[in-house]
Amino acid sequence: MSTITALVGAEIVFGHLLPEGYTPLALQEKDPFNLFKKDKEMRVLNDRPWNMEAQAHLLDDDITPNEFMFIRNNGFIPKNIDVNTWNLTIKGESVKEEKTYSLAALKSKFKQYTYQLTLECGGNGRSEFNPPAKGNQWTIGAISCANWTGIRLRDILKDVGIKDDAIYIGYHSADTHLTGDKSKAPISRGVPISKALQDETILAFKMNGEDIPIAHGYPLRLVAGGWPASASGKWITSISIRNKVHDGAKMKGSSYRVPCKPVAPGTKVKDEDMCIIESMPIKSLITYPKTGALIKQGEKLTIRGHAWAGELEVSEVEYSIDYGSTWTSCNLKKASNRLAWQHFSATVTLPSKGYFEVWARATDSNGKSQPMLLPGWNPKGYLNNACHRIAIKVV
Ligand SMILES: Nc1nc2c(c(=O)[nH]1)N[C@H]1C(S)=C(S)[C@@H](COP(=O)(O)O)O[C@H]1N2
Ligand SMILES: [Mo]
Repeated sequence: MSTITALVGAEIVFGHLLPEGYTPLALQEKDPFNLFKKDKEMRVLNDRPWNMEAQAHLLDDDITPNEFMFIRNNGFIPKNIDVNTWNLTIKGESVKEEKTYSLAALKSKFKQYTYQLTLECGGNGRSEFNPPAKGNQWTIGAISCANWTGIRLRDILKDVGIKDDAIYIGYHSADTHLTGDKSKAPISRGVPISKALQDETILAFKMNGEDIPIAHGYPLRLVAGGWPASASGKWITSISIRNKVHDGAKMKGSSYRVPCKPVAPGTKVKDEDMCIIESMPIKSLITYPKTGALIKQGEKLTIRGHAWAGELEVSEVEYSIDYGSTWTSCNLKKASNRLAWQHFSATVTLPSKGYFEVWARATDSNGKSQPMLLPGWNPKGYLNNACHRIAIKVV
């Protein structure tokens, strides 16, 4: 009760009758669209913690604006962020000298870079797996490609100095565990040093030219594009340089890991047989038109969308209007920088009146294409990169 009283700054009538921990409706930040400035067509998957996804047609922009960017939280978003006292500490077994930087120091000391970086949740597409996987039932909307501005993690690591035995980095953040236990991190993941040292692995201050929105990691966010977005820690307060694979929260068990060898659907897999997800697989999304579109016979249909391939390039995108029997190449643009998604388009002629599906299939620079159906089952339902399809009626 005392917390509610503190919140409203007055005694609540009958407040003593409210159950412990209950927050009156008016005090709940109930409207995520308003709270996070998201489009009304975004889908809310969970409110404790907040998880929201886009729909295919909302992702039509070349660069994803905040209003259409999915939110994936493992814990509660930090409150009362003070940028004047926010620090970043670089620590760990393999750091030569532990150092703490203020935000102002980071901004003035190191050169800033801007990249478009694709962030896809490892669980995007989870809703299709069978047997079902627990967790947020993402369909296709846990993907974004925004413009991120910040400093290279490599430059900071150079400034502190890392020992020869360094093999991994781990991030630590200011969000809180769902239990409220301050000693527990909701998530603390990382990447191998080789990924940490890439040009595009940055600690970002800005998203699409503005302060990062609070839900996306304000005031400091690690962005490691092309990898499961869980590697891109939000609200970063420190980074550990590790002499072993980082062992923070959600690095072990079935979290962001898949069976090292393929298993039959429903198999129980031992921890030691699970491997950490690294580069994300080839995938594409048709963002225009919206599924269910009606067109007139004889009218040409323009389709467009994006394709991405983890750390690789997309070499081709094709479409099919006959359930994958025949495929035709789309126009495909080069990425504006490494790890950005690529845009495709095509003009499609549908041969008659009736119901059609348009399918898209992308191929990466190693020659691997998207599967038409669900790829390998895994306990947590990660890495579903099956072809996206939309329905069109010709009338
Ligand atoms: N500190 C912190 N960082 C985090 C998370 C989190 O819960 N806490 N979620 C991760 C996961 S699983 C994903 S998919 C992305 C989602 O980023 P977004 O919410 O900005 O789209 O952030 C990652 N970084
Ligand atoms: Mo994620």
